[in-house]
Amino acid sequence: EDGSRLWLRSQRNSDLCEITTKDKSNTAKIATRELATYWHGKPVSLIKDKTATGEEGFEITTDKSNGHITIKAKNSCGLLYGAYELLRLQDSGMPVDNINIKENPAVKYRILNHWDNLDRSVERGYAGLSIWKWDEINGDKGTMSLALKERLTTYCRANASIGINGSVINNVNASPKMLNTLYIKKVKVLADMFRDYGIKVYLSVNFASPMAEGGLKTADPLNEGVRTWWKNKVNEIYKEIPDFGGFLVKANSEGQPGPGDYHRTHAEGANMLAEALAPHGGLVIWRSFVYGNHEGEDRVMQAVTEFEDLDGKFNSNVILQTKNGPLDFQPREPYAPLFDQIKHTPMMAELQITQEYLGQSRHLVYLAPMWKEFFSFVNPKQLIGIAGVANTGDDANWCGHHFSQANWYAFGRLAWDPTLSSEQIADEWLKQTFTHDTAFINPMKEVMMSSREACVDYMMPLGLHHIFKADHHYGPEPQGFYPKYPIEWCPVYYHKADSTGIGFDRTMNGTKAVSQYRHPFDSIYNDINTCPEEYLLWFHHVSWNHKMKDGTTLWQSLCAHYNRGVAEAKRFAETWSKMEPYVDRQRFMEVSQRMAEQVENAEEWRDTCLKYFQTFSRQEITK
Ligand code: BDP
Repeated sequence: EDGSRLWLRSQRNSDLCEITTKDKSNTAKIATRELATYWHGKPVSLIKDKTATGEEGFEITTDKSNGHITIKAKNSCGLLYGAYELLRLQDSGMPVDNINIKENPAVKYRILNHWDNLDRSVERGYAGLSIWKWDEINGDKGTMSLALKERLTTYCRANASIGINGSVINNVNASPKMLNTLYIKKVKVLADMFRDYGIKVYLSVNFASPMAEGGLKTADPLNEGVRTWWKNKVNEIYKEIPDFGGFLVKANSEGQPGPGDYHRTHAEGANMLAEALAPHGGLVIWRSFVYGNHEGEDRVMQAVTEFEDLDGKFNSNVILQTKNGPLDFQPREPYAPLFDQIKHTPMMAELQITQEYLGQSRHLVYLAPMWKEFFSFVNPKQLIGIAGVANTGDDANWCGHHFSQANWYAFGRLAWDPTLSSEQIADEWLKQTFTHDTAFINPMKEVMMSSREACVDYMMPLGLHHIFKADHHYGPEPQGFYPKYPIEWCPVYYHKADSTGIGFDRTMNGTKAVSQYRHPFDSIYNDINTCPEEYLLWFHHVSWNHKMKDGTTLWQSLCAHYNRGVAEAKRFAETWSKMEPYVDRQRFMEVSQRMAEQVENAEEWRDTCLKYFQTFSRQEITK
């Protein structure tokens, strides 16, 4: 049992179940096949019906007289989603004899962002090499190896089962080679396969591609030659992939080229691409993760500075994609205030499934509670889409840690329906992935639900952030200061510990970052007495003896949080050690090993951080 089947573990039927449909599409065929193979209940009919709910929605009902089930949808992909919903109900032990469901996705675009490079390395990938084995795809023949086909079929089934409808297959730090005809033909092979599962392919593009790939002297978005080059390239792509999704762009960020290189705005850059894509119905998804162009300004404020004046200046097929927090996927951040400031441009939230700053694939950290926290500030209704930076790789179990699969699953479920509770998603996932035995489900659900807060506690409690070791972002390095790098990459810039206290003053007396938030958050965060303690050191420089709500001092509270985090990690490992009777040997051993590592790492985080901060607080470390 190597985990390769993810949560797709329905028992096969010995006899095929009776499934009928008049829909002749490949997608309906897949829906029929899935149900015929795995559904154990009464006959199901799949009906395409123009009057059914939503573009991708579905309705499932049980006929009371004979128990037969009908799945109705406007489009074939709705039938497929409905089929997977039915299997989910069955496999997570929900009643299926009286179903009356109507479902529609909350947002239109539910997209995985793979940070995969053409050499198969994966930026911030912790589960082996890229799942795209380019040399096993023959673009000229339109074929791929059988092994790859099997693996990617699981990828498609997994995504469709949770409603993911798009995949950006390459790194945002994009190689211009991605747009080479050789690769476009290979991408077409993927697109042809994904299409039947309702998944569109998108590409990240390098803004300087017209130079690197096209041999032009410039990539200036207002240059006619450049505009023509993009139009031709886009036409070439759509000739191969008529339903191609569009481009994702990281521009003028962390050394990537962009319109700013020619003194053009992000809007001018995005609109140039948008014009090329518009005739085909394609999108430009432009990232707002831009900093470093405003010398001396607090890094967390720079996205608003950069984009607020451009709001309203983007073409209608441009979407602005913004990370959940204003910094960079930390264990806890307040929400990104750009979501408050952009009023006229459609927005997507970018969440990170791969746990770059949350123990990578070594720690059990269930991310749904973090994403729910974000949705409690940013209403999904104001979003047109949700993107998730994928955690997939060619490790047998796809995600490195068996429990990291839960984050892929939860991402899709929440992008479809952000009102689902983290607990329900954990429950479904555990039951489909492991067992229905409550002696396993209850304790492990509890561990999952506690895991994110534990991670915050042993890494960066009370609003601390970015005190990671440089580059790999795994262990602690609160003392980090690297003269050769921009100051925004140095931990000391973020915690600002000194003999008087610790924390980053972003109040109206400090950098004024609080002013970027809508009311009342601007004033709540600005006041040390109303600022939630989980964001305290994010917004305030706080004296070591500051009285916390529970009566202890800041220093004591910091010690208590770190200790609590470690105690939690130990408790998780101990809980898991009792799960042996319910889990297969391989998964039990693999998770056990990682749990032990998580405990060791948690201790290292606590000891390193407290010993270092103690040099400023000059107080005793409490146990
Ligand atoms: C940071 C990663 C870096 C990415 C960057 C991005 O450390 O590898 O390229 O974000 O999102 O989190 O562009």
